[in-house]
Amino acid sequence: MRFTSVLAAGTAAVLALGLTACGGGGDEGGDGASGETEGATITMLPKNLGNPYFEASTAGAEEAAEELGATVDEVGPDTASPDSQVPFINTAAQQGVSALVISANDPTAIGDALDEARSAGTKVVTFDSDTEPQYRDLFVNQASAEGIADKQLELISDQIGGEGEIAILSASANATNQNAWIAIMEEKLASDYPDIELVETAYGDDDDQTSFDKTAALLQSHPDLKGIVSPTTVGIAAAARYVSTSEYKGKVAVTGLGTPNQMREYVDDGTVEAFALWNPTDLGYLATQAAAALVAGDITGEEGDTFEAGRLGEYTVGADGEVLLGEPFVFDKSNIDDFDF
Ligand code: RAM
Repeated sequence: MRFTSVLAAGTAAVLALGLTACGGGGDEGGDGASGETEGATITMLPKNLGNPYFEASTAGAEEAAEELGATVDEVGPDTASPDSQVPFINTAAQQGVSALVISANDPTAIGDALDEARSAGTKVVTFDSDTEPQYRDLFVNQASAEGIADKQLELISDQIGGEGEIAILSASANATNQNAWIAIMEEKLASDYPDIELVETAYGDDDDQTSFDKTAALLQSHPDLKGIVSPTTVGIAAAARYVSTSEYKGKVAVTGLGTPNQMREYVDDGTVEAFALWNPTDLGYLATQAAAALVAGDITGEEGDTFEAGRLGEYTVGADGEVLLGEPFVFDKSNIDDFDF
């Protein structure tokens, strides 16, 4: 698939730049498999259930687990509220699972529960949305926060001709990932986009109906709105659905981060010109490979540790225990039909 090769090229470039930083660790066999991951138990804990983005990342986790001889169990709350993941973390700790792979709804609210799980011997890998670094062994990040913020600003600026009012429709108010991207977008709007005004940031809680209703409210409160940036796959799909059958279609741009399968009809009908994302299946796959490398003792999460991530190749742990998947990718009419996730 073309997307995979784009990411592979990006990864190769990152590794080429980081070669001097490569040190110990790693899987000598080079195939990502290690006898010590055989039978490992991994709990996959997304922000909430029922989101196609996390269904794709769990599919990637299952693919990796199968290659590693491990098992994955996906559990999660119905709502993406700050402490809704705590009971699931506690259960994983009581079960003594080998690793927990989690997208955090809050940077600190789940910290105590994660501390307990780690004292019980469970390795903790955050992916997609981080906690504060002291609560986990590794964070597998989809792309740099700055890269994700820049891409969304480029998209909205292009789509509204570089000027006018915009609003952000985010996920939940405490989401670490969206808040990091929004903070950078706010800074860069002020410094690099003087003619674009951010008039409101609303929160749809990664719930389809709430996001749909918040879209309607934004459009009503701001009659001069030129565009909506939604840095969440749930929000952008709901915003596009609202706009597609409204008087705002073709007048108010909708962009941000979406999955191609959820956005295809809105690109086809002209509601959405272009949006961005990474490959969530690869993200879940990489996070699970990283968890397995921790469980096997191949790495500890130190900067400079290297590990083999199966079909994605070798990765190096960066500063603050962060592993980077790749670069965000832009989808539009010309390429959306090449993707299926
Ligand atoms: C939603 C979630 C997820 C985010 C994507 C872009 O699915 O909020 O955390 O990374 O959107």
